[in-house]
Amino acid sequence: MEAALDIFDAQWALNGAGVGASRTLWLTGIMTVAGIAIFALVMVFVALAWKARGEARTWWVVGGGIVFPAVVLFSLFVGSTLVLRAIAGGAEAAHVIEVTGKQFWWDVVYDPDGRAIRDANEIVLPVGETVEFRLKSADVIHSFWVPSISGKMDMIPGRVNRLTVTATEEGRFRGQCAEFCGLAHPLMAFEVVALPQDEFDAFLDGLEGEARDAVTPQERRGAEVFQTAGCIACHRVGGISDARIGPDLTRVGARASLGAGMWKMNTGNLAGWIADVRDMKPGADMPSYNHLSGPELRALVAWLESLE
Ligand code: HEC
Ligand SMILES: [Cu+2]
Repeated sequence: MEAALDIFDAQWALNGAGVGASRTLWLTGIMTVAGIAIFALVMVFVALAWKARGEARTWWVVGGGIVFPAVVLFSLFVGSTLVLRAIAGGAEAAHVIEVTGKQFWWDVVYDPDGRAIRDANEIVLPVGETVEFRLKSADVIHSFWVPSISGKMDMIPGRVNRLTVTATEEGRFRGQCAEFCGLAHPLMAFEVVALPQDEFDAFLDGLEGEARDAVTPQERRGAEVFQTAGCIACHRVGGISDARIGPDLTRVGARASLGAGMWKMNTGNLAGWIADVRDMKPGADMPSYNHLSGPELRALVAWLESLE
C-alpha cells in the first residue's frame, strides 16, 4: 500500500509556497544569521571583559551583557511581531473556507455564508487570492497546519479562529494536525491543492449540488449497498444522504488521498478501507464492513470511485 503524499516533499516549511510561509522563512533566516552573529559578538565581549580591569571591565559587562542583548532582543521582538501581524492578516479575504477538525479528519465548507458547499479532507485554494480560513473543532483541540503555505493555528472547541492565507504557487501540499488529539492524531492529515482562479471556480461549481448519477449496473448496485449497509447514517453524498458524522463523499472518487491524507486513493485501498478500516487507520471512528460479500464490496467501491 502506498502512502498519499511524500511528507518530505509536500509538507515542508522551506517551500515558501504561500505568503505566510515565505515571511516566516525570511524571519527564520534573519533570526538564524542574527543569532550566530550575536553569539560571536557576545563571546568577544566576554573575552574583552575578561582581559579588562577595574571600571573598564564593568563597562564591558554592562554594555555587552545587558544593554547590547536588550537592544538586540527588542529589535528581534519588533521584527517578529510585524511578521506575525502580517501573517495573521485581517486582510480583506476574497474567499472564506470553514474547516472543522474532527477526530481524525477535516470537514470543509466553502463559502459558509453563501453557497455553503461541503467537502472533506482536501482543500482547494485559488493561487494569488487571500483566503480566510475559519477554523473550528467538533471535539478536542486540533491544529491546522500547512507548512509550505502558512503558519499553524489551533482549532478550539466553541471558538472560531481565523487564519488568512495566500498561496503563491500552484501545486499539491500536505497539511497535518499539529496538536495531539488522540490515537490517530499523527494520521490526521489533508491535502491542499492550489489552482489558478478559473480552475478553482470550476471546481466549486462542479462540487455544488448532487453527486454524479450511477450509470453502470455495477455502480447502481454500489449505490444500493451504500444505503442498505448503513453508510448513509454517517456520510453525506449530495442528493442521497445528508449525515455529517463522517467525511462528505460526494466527490470522494476525485480525491487523491483516502483516510484524511493517509493513503493513495485507489481501488485496492478503498476496498481495504471499507472491509477493514481498523487495519488501515487505527483509531478511525468508522466500523469495518468485513461482512459484505465480494460482489457487494466491489460494487460499492466502483460506485464510490465514480463519484467525482
Ligand atoms: C458510524 C459512522 C460511519 C459509518 C456507518 C460509515 N462510516 Fe465511513 N467514515 C466514518 C468516519 C468517522 C470516517 C473518517 C475516519 C478518519 O479518517 O479518521 C469515515 C471515512 C470514510 C471514508 C474515507 C473518506 C476520505 O475522504 O478519506 C470512506 C471512503 C468511507 N468512510 C466510506 C464508508 C462506507 C462505504 C460506509 C458503509 C459501508 C461507511 N463509510 C460507513 C464514519 C462512518
Ligand atoms: Cu487533530
